[in-house]
Amino acid sequence: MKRRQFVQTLGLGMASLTIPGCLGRKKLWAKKPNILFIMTDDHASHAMSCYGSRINTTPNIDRIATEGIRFENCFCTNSICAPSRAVILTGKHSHLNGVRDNALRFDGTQQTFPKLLHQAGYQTVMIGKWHLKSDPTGFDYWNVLPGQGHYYNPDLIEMGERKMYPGYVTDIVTDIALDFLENRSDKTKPFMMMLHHKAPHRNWQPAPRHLTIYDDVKFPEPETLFDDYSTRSAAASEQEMTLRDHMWNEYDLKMGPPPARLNEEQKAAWEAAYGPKREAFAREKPEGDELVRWKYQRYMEDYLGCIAAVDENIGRVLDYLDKSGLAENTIVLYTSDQGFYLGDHGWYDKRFMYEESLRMPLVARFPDAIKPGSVNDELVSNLDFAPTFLELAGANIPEDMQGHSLKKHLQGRKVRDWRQSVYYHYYEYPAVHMTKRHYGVRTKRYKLMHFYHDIDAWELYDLEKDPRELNNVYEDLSYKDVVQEMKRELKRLQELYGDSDELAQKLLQEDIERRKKRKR
Ligand SMILES: [Ca+2]
Repeated sequence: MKRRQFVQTLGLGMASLTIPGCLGRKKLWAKKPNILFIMTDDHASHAMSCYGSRINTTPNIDRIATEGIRFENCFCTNSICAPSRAVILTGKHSHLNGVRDNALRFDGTQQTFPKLLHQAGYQTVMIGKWHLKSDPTGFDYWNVLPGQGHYYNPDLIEMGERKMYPGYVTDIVTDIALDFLENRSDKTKPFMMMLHHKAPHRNWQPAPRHLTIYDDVKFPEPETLFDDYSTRSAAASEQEMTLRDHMWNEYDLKMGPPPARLNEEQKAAWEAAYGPKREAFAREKPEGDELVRWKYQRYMEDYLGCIAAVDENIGRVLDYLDKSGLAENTIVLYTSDQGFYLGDHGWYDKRFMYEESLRMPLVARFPDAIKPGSVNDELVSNLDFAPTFLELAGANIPEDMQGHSLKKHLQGRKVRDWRQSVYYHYYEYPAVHMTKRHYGVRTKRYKLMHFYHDIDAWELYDLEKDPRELNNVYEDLSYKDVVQEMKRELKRLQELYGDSDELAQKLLQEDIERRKKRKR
């Protein structure tokens, strides 16, 4: 054999070795995959070990990341429960989808991605926390918690019919999902299932088996637990979400009697767990900073206890997909409706555009299609979820959706001209936790925020130098050019998305009128 021939043969040989794998991968992306979209409520990425948590481990969620992809920079557009869900369903910002705050009702007649997937031949399913006031639309099957739902022995509404399910909510919602997958009526169709957990939403009630798992753990405190909010606007100091002053011992930290919904067995587990903590509290009488420290430890025991059940149940789902043979043609995504403060800045809850609640975890697995252990650091958003699901399903992405498909990111491809900034707008004020209205823009390095209504204050953070956002440099002359550039970018995004100061004022008036009417 001549050398050239040998090289050609070798080349072909190598091609024949690699091309089938490559084709296989392409073929997988070309098929209409099943989509399993798992979401929790208020699960901050800094409470997931695949994001480097210092306080817990989440081995099953980590499995999705290690067998697939982890997004480093996923952000929400409005950090609160119902609004995030409405953004996800519609691919549109809050001022367009109508759900700016938790009090507004979702208009279920509007365009949503489940409706479009249904039209594209998908069996569409919604199980668990819905939280949008109106009944789900666009689903072949739905079984949802009313409102926030209960942790213990919850009621669920199955296609309009309400009944109580004995047990623990995260287990129950998973049981319903697995039962549906096992007994799917039409297995010729691909499915899109939204498996949306209530956990770990306030007031953080773990399953009986997880009530004491963290009793012997002393959690490291966040660096900013005793933040004094200096250099920042009054918005940071005038909120009502501190561990020190706004976390209720009885409700949040279970220093009172067990909730009425518990059965005798659950009550016994509850008493065995919280009785000794109540006694210790009465004995030690922590005050001042010591009380904040005590609350932080108690808060984390319960918050992370709820996440333990989420992680276990995700393990059950992944095992089921493997066992049933569904795994290879099912893309599994895990996210949370927004982030959360885990004592960061002395807070719990979310709402602010600061990092801990702006960030959403996002990991996805699609065996043989997504390269295991991938990491993506582009700026992505919950606005992108609807277009992503549509493109995965081979359906058209409507022009009026404001996000962009993440399919190429999932495939590990570089996307040219991808966005360099994300836009944020929070509206629920005055209301619980008293987080002032604000909007802003975040690039990879900087964040500019404007608080308005009963305040007119700007904040700028250099996230590279100040990742904890403790130093507002808006007035710092050395950042004068950055301020100008960020204001230009903010304006550009407002025009791009159809938002403006005038619209913000109009919506504010609408919200004031709505509150007056409710009071009457
Ligand atoms: Ca939430």
